[in-house]
Amino acid sequence: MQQRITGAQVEQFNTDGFLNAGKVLADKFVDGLSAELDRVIAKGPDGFKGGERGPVSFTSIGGDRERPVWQIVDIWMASPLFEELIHHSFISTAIGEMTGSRDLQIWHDQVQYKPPRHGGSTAWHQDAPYWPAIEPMTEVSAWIPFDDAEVENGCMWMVPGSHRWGDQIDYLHRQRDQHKAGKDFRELDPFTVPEEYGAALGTIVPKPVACPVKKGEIHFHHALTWHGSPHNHSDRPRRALAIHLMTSQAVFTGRKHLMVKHIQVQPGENMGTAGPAFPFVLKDGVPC
Ligand SMILES: O=C(O)CCC(=O)C(=O)O
Repeated sequence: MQQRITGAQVEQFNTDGFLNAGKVLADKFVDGLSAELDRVIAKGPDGFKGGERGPVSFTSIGGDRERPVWQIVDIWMASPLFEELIHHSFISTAIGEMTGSRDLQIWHDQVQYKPPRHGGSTAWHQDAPYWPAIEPMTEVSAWIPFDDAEVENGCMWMVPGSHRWGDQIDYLHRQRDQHKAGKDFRELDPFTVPEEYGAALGTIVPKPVACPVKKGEIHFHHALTWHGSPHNHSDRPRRALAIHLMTSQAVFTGRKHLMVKHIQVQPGENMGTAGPAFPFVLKDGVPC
């Protein structure tokens, strides 16, 4: 079991914009988290009542009723075991090394649950353009599955090197529209090079790769890396949690986001004092 990220892994992350760091979490811990997640899923979006602490949101994303993807934001608020996970020292020290930051805070976490056989897809996107409420962007996220995530049940796909191509969300939205027109997610491979980057990329053709991740392993991706995940065609669920962290430079811009209602600072102010929804996980290089 890996205790700390290696220099070679950080280099690999910098090259590709994502990394499977290998087995980090003990089976017993993952099994406990898995049972907790099932408890929250069984409660459902309307299950947290009467002053009970629930997540920030619990919704089906993508607008496809036949093929839902259930998204739970800040499950850590509803579960002490998930609170322990977001403070995991491997995650905070690894992202500290990847970002060169000695102070890190939770921006938010996010479960994506694709039910067996009819779990929907998550269209190609980059994360940073979806977080206009903070600047500079949250650079690196950790992604933790509670079921072995494979091609059949909808593991993530990523485009190596795409974190260096800037904000391409408009281009990716055009790909999404093509996807919505009825094509299977994987038929979008290979991508065509965004026009504005054609010259800079030279002969490089963006080439998505599948990123299977086993239970207990932790996968990292950069906030500009192109990624998404297809339908769950299997008989198994596909449940996973992304943890998105901010560096100490993050400032509230005043722009829209689901988390804005929890931000207790004014536009232009640093997120360091934004309130209890944004706990520190690394302070002066020490996990906390
Ligand atoms: O869980 C997934 O399939 C997608 C997650 C994602 O897009 C993210 O963590 O940024």
